[in-house]
Amino acid sequence: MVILSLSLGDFVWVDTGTGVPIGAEVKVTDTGQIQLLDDEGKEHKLKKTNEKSIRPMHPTSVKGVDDMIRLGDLNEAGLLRNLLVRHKEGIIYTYTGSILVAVNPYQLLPIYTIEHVHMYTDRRLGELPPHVFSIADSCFFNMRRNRKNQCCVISGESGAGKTESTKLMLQFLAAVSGQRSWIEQQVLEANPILEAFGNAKTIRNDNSSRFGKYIDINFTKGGAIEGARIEQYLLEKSRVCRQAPDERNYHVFYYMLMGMSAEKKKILSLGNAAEYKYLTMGNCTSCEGRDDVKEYAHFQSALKILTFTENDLWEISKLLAAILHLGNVDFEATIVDNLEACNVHTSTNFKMASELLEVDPKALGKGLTQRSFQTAREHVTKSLTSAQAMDGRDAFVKGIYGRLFIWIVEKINSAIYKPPDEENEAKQSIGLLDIFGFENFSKNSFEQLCINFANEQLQQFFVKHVFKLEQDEYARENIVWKHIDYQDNQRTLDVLASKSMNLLSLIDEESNFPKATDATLLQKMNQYHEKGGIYLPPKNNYETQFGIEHFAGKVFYDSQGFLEKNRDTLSSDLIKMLEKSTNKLLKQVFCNDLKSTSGTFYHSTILITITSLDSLMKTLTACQPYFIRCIKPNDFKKPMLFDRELCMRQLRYSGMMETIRIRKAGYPVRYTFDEFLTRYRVLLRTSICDPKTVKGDWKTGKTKIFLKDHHDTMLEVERIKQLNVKALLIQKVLRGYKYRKEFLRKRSAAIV
Ligand code: AOV
Ligand code: MG
Repeated sequence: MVILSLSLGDFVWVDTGTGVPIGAEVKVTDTGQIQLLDDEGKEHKLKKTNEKSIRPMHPTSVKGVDDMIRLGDLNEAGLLRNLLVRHKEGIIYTYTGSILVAVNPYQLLPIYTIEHVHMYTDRRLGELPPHVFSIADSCFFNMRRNRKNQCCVISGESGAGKTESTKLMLQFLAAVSGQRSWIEQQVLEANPILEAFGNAKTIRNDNSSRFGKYIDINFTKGGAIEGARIEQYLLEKSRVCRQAPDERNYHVFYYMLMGMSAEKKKILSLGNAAEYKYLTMGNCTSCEGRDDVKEYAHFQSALKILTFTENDLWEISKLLAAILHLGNVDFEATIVDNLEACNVHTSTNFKMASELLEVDPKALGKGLTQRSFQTAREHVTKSLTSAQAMDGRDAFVKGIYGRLFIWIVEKINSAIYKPPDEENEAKQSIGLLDIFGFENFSKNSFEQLCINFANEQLQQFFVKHVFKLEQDEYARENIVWKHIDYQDNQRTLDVLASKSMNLLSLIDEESNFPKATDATLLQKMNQYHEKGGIYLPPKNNYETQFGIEHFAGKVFYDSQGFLEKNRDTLSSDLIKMLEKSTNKLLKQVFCNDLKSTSGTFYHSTILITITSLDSLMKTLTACQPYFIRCIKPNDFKKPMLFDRELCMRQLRYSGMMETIRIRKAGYPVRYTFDEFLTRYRVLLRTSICDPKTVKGDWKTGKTKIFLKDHHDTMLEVERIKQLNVKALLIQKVLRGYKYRKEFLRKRSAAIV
């Protein structure tokens, strides 16, 4: 049909039969034949039989558009090509209404300069090309205009660019909120500290966040940063003892070994990373493109800014060194009273560990190799096998590191957070949420389940906000509306955490039974969820893997170790030993445990996760949200490489297609009539209120007026213009008045 009218330079869609149709340009070969060159550089000959597979391309798809709701080809192919052609030109940001899509460029772009900050300051969304600064500016503007707290939820899979986007938002907010003050610098410099302790190289991302964070930035009424509070979620503690191939432990260990002075290292008896078991499990001690020496210097200066003293750093280093030495402690198997037991091999590592923890080496040895417990009648001590001793040692180390991390976050907060005082109760704030992205490795465990559960919750927040609440409100306000379907992940969340006998509660319950094992857990999960379709049971009785249909794809988890990881138990003997330690920091990080009288040191990871995510969702729900969807363009961390299939998958599961539909058809900006009138009264006599211009696609509901994003932009721009005109007018009148007064004064003086 179209073939005949094709001319050189035209663009078409080619359906290759595999996946989403691809864009192609009409070219002529050397021999004068017409052919198509597609977006990936592949040639397609034109045959009659091909005709059906070719469709004309809408002009908006040829060069791409800033806002995807303007796309003429509103389908997956159009969406994908829009990001692709922009990515080719180095344009990484695109809007879907007010939602920002950010494709990771994997290279430093010159678009984050102070000039860009100025350029994007106090400009409405859509006035300038899409940019993360524009989202930050909108948050700031709306916080002050609507007197409502804002939040920005940044999502995307591991390595997609969430943490970088968060840092850029923060950088912008610090810059626009006023003079570069001490508190702003402190808020910014909290990041390198958090990343040192909470980020690591994984195969997906060289700087992967292994914890979630919510930074709530508080502003004064005048819009200056007054302080901030950081909430942390669920640090992956297992990494301290174990790393998958090609992955590293937390950055801070390598920083310290590379950057600390030789004398200090000598006191701590530290060598190179290669000497420590805890640092070599992944067979990877360096990270290309990361200069651990330089990072250590930055880390140290950041600590100073956040009021950590030299001594604090020294005490922290002592604990980190103790962890490394503990990892190298060996246990020798023996037999005591016909039972398997073990002894600590008293190496330099062991001596250093007890010296740095400031505990009696004998007590440490006993704590690591024996376990005591209370039976109904007496206090019994049991010897551990060397395997059990190693597990206990690892649990101890994870306990130290996890608590140290929490202590560090608290200390940062004590420097940057100013609790509300009586006269200044209601603070204005902008919260930035940056969690660990959705993960699917070849081997997934309990940690991945928790991470993916958190991502499910965030997706549900997005779905609720963008699809559910929005369409409910149209119904409430009697707005004529054709329902838009969307992928709801609520069913997965039900199976994970809401239904009775949900998976997380089963894991938690089993953790409470001393006799339960990972196998009994699996049996129960099968029993209750085999048939639902969300939970995918193991293929046979020997398999330990089960699957879950997540919004972002199927993930298979190995149930081995689930109960132990959830229990996160610490030996009460080791805690008792800490009571006698003279190491102040160590005692401080364990202070809650030392105060505890229960005698069991069991913290259900699931319970902590659910409680903290619940409270996060409450916080988010109370804010006006912005969304940034980060997209990872390829799996090789490479610039200028756009893997269409990988990107399509991310666009699909994040619900981008439906988002564009609803944003195109919907009215995301709404005011009560009162609010609207108060704010835009100044426009009453302008051409904007001329019945001819007023047409356009906006709606009045029962109590509110409903607008498109671009209306909001236009109204705000006009309002500022009008206010400026008025201000000028007033100035003129005043000047005129002054002039007249002067004139009269002079005249009367002359007359006299
Ligand atoms: P993530 O936070 O989404 O992953 P990051 O923000 O750490 O991902 O980004 C991964 C890497 O991509 C960064 O270290 C940069 O090298 C690069 N990158 C991302 N955004 C930009 C940008 N705007 N400009 C330049 N480079 C960028 V994870 O935390 O693993 O889910 O748990
Ligand atoms: Mg991150």
